[in-house]
Amino acid sequence: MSSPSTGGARPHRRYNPLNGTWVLVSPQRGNRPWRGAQEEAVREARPAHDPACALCPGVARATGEANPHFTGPHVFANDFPALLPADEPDPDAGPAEPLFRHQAVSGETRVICFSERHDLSLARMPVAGVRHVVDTWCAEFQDLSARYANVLIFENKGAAMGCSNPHPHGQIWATDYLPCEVAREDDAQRDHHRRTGRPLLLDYARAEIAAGTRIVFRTQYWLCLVPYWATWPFETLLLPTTHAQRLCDLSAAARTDLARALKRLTTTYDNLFQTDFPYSMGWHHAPCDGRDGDHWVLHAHFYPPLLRSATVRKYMVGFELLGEAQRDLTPETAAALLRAQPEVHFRQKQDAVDAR
Ligand code: H2U
Ligand code: ZN
Repeated sequence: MSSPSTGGARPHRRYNPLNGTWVLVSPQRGNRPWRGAQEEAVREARPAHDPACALCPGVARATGEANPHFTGPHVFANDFPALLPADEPDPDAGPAEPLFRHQAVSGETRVICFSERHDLSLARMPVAGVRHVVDTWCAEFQDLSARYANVLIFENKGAAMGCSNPHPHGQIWATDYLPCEVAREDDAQRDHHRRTGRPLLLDYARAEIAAGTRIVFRTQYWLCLVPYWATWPFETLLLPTTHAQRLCDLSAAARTDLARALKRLTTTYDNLFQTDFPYSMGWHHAPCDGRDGDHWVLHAHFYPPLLRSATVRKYMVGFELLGEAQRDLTPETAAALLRAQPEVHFRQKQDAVDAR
C-alpha cells in the first residue's frame, strides 16, 4: 500500500504541525515478533460499589474525610495536590546561577468522579451520564479559568497508564502558566493563523475530511480521527467541526453530541481488544489569561498505550526517549481498525448472552 499521502511502505517521518515535533514511521516493521512484557488484560467485573474505594460515595478518603453520598459526577480538591494556590508570595527567588532557572507557580488540582458507580466507564455509562460529566467539565472550566491561565482537564485510565483506581474518574489541574505542551500548541496555532488568517485545526480538519483515510467517525459537531502525525498506535484527536476555542463555548447541542462522541470513541477502544482500554485523554483550549485566542481550536487528545492486543503495549523507550517518537502501524491502518469496530460495547453483548 503505497501512496504520496501516506508516505508509502518505506520508513519515513511525519511532521506534527500542532507541536512542531516529528515521528518516524516504519510500516515495513509491523509484523516483528514480540517476546517482551505483557500487560494484565482487564476482563474482571467490578462491583457497583466498593467500600475500599476512596472514590466511591460514602467512603473515607486517604485523609479520613468521607465522600458524600453523591450520584452523578462529584468533584473534590485533590488530597495530594501537585500545585498550591497563591496564598502568599513565594519567598524563594531561586538560585542565582542563570543556568538554574526557577519559576514560582500556583495552581489548584481537583479530582472528578464521573459517576457513583464503581463498575462503569465513559464507554459503559448512559449518554445522559456522560453529558453530566461534560457539563461538570464545563462548570469546572468556567470556575477555574477565571483565576488561572490554563485548566487541564484529563483522565488517566487503567493501570497501564499509572491510574491508581479503577473507579471512573478524571483530574483537573489549573495553573497560572501554560504547561509546555499547551505553550507549543499555542505558538504553532498562532504562527499558522498569522500566516494564513485561518485556525490551523480547522484547516487540518478540512484536509482530513478530504483525505478520508484517517477518519474514525463523524458526528454532527465532532470529528474523530487518527492524526497524520500520531505517535501512539491508536492515538486519536477529537475536534469540533465548528469553531470553538474553549469548553465553555460549546452549545447545549454540541455538548450532548460530545457525550455521544465520547461514548462512541471509548466503546470503539474497548471493542478493539475486548478489554477496558487504557489511555490518557485531555482537553487543550485557548489560554484563559486574557490573550486573544482566535488561532485556537478546542480539542481532546487520546493517548492509549496498547499496540497489538489487550496485553501488548507500545513502549516509548530507546530511540523514542533519546531520538524521536517512532511507530510501526501506520495511522491509516489504525484508523481502519478502529472504524471496523461495532458501536455496541462488547460487554453489553456479553451481558445479554449471560442473561439468557
Ligand atoms: P489517578 O487516577 O491518575 O491515579 O488519580 C487519582 C487522584 O486522586 C490522584 O491524584 C487523588 C490522588 O492524589 N486522591 C485523593 O485526592 N484522595 C484519595 O483519597 C485517593 C486519591
Ligand atoms: Zn469506587
